[in-house]
Amino acid sequence: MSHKKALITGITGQDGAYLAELLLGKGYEVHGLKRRSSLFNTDRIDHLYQDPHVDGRKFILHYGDLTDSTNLIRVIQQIQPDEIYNLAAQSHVAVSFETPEYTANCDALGTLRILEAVRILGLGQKTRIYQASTSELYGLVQETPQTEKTPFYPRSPYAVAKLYGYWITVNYREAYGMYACNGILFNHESPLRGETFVTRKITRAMARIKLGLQDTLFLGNLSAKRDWGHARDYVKMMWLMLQQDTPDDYVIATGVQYSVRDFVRAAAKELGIPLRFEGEGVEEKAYHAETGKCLVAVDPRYFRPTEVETLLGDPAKAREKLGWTPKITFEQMVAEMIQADLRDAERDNMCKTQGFRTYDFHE
Ligand code: NDP
Ligand code: GDR
Repeated sequence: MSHKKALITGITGQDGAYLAELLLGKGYEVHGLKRRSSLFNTDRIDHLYQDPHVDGRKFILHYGDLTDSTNLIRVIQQIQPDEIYNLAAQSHVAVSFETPEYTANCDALGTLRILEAVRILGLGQKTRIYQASTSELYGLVQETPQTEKTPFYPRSPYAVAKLYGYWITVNYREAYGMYACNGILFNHESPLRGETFVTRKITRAMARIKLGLQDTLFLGNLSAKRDWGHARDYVKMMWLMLQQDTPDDYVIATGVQYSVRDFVRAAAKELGIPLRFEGEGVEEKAYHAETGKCLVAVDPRYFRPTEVETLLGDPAKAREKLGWTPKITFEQMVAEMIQADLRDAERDNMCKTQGFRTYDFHE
């Protein structure tokens, strides 16, 4: 068992939750940065909570924000972590068009603040840093499939901010000899995925449609193609990147691509809903093949000012150097997400029909 200390920024997010579980399982003392919010924001990690009044805690949360340098310096100084996983970000591409300055502050300068805090605290030779880089860097793709050498062409304020995060990580590695890595992760999903990302939006809505809680799912670009993996598989690679002799950057992907339309089909199949797609562009719809009801329609409000149409990763380097083999298939992931959303929908349905309050309900 490890006696290392890790700090995870973005611990309340999808990846933070899976990574915290993984590191606790390896014996790490896990510290997480969480933002103050007016409602509880720790749903994804509540099962890991440890009573602060009990000695020997291995899971400790600190208030903080990537836009606040003094806070980051204090927290890092206090913890003296062996590893930092910088997962915190305004991570929604469409939202970044509405909040471009905040996104840059958090996703670009936030990365700099972490690196600089480690450097000025004299931890440059002790603390290893993982930076959550992204396939969105490829944007308007210059080469297919994308590798670590494919030129970047970001297509959103989010991706441009992450481009800075990528290069400042490389720069601190080269300038100060710090152990800092970029994981260029392609889309990864799970039942913990935020509800406004397309996969979770689809599984949640299709489950609710199945139970009659919702009539129609409105989506944007159905033809966008992504290389979708499972978050539980991907966090293992974050950890592995920090366990090598030398720091490096790696593409993490499955090497298989599906469209948003394919994802809708897979979700419907898992629920036993027969779907028939008709029409093109904004007129495209999917109907229940037996009842003829329109279940999926396009709403242009979900189109992005500049879209990333296609992403497909080549994970050869990670396979060779890190022994990367994703365990969970696309079909298994869709099934797991659908089953989890179906359970939520069943609970909501019970609340609706029998008057239970959701927060009193335990399975
Ligand atoms: P989520 O959106 O689920 O989680 C983001 C986390 O960052 C949350 O804990 C959020 O807190 C926190 N956060 C947001 N803004 C700030 C801030 N200003 N200061 C401190 N914390 C903040 O993202 P994922 O878990 O899916 O992704 C993790 C990282 O990986 C992100 O950096 C993302 O950009 C990147 N990435 C994700 C991919 C994916 O497919 N999931 C692929 C490639 C990269 P709160 O809960 O309070 O909102
Ligand atoms: P992405 O994920 O932008 O790839 O960023 P998202 O699931 O938001 O979109 C994927 C594709 O689906 C299209 N799409 C829709 N998207 C959303 N959110 N809602 C819709 O209704 C909808 N309809 C179609 C999008 O246009 C897009 O082409 C995710 C985030 O996790 C980033 O943080 C991460 O860096 C990248 O993945 C890799």
